[in-house]
Amino acid sequence: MESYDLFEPDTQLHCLSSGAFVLRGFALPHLDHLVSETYDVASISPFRHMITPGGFTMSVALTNCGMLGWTTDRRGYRYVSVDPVTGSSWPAMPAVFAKLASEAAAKVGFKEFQPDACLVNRYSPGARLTMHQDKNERCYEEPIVSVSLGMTAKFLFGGHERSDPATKIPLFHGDVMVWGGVDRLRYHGVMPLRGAPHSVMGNQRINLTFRKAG
Ligand code: MD6
Ligand code: FE
Repeated sequence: MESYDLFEPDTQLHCLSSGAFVLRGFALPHLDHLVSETYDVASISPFRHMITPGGFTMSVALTNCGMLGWTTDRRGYRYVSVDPVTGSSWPAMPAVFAKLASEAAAKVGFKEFQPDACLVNRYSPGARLTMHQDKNERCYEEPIVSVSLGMTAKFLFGGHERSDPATKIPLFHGDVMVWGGVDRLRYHGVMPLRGAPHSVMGNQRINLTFRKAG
């Protein structure tokens, strides 16, 4: 089995808070593989603009892989094992995804993270994610691991109240965020995507977020 070099020279670890970390460039050695697997996932379960319980169409396009996938419609937010668009199971989580997520989590102290869900978010220019908490997962003991691909995002890292001030963090192609513990339920969001197209991914940003949902 291959293993990752924990001291990958391109990786820098930034601690945002005691449970939240940015691992700059952690995914860089695996980018080609991550990108091609992402497109394979989307060829099985296509990106779609979901409807929030309040009736708004999300500007971010979403799909999932793994045993469970996050979905929203007028009935609410939840995890489901069958893709409502295709009527089939979500595509399996590619091994390179699960391994990267688990290695990133371990690097900052979350041992044996085994995600069962991976949300795949696609941002086109102008798409954004309003401030939210990730709280549809069954258990908050496990962290969330997030991988950024493509155009640079401005990520908003807030507090435990929606009105708390947020720190703006740029997330680049190949960056990985890990957050859990005391920071697991912090509000966060993504500012409207803008700026130059990415040399490899073009006019989009794709974000993979790994969770233990069930
Ligand atoms: C995104 N990410 O970066 C959206 N949630 O496109 C998230 O909503 C997120 O990056 C929890 C933990 C890390 C994240
Ligand atoms: Fe989130």
